[in-house]
Amino acid sequence: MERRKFITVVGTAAVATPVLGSLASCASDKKTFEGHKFPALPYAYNALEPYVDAETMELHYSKHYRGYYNKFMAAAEGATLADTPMEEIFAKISDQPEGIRNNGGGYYNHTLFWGNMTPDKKEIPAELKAALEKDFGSVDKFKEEFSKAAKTRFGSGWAWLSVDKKGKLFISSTPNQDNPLMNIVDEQGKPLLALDVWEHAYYLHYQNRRAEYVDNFWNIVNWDTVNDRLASV
Ligand code: MN3
Repeated sequence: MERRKFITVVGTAAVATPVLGSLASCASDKKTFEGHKFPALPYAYNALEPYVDAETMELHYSKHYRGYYNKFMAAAEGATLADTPMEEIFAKISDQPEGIRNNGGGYYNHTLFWGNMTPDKKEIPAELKAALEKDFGSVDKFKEEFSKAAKTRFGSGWAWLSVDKKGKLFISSTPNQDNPLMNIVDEQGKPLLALDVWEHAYYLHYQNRRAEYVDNFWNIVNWDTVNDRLASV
């Protein structure tokens, strides 16, 4: 009973408070990261069902994500990085201890990930569609390549759509909590779309069927967020 009540409260808050919904736009991504805030989930735990189940969402957000955040904040204070923008930290991540890399990545990556999913079916905005067609040939080809990156990442990690310094879109995958902003990855860029392929993101519902989880991701992508992130580069 206690647990159900908690879910209801969180779900209601996520719908009622405008600040939470704005996590989806890039301007507010920046606002969130400026003060290293712990943002509320922009939808209820059960909002992405049947593609992401409520139990997974609750554990993922309230335990895994909270854990990365708390450890990052503790490490950041120790390293006097509490006021340093995440982009700056990641640009010199090779100078930082593992705790900053793993937990700072965990905090940042999940924040992007929550924001680029939505229970509301979205069409791909024209600007983003044109960019995907230009750099991948077609939207379907892009989805195919991104899905492949997500499905073939060995062990825990992430799949990404990012934009490089020249404005070209590219797909990559990173291990653990690394991301395309870090100066240790093969291809650096600004991430636009994130997909978590750690087992904790899907195992309760999909067990070993990561491919099914990845294919279902396309039903809940918030293309407006991706478009906003591209527009604000
Ligand atoms: Mn995760």
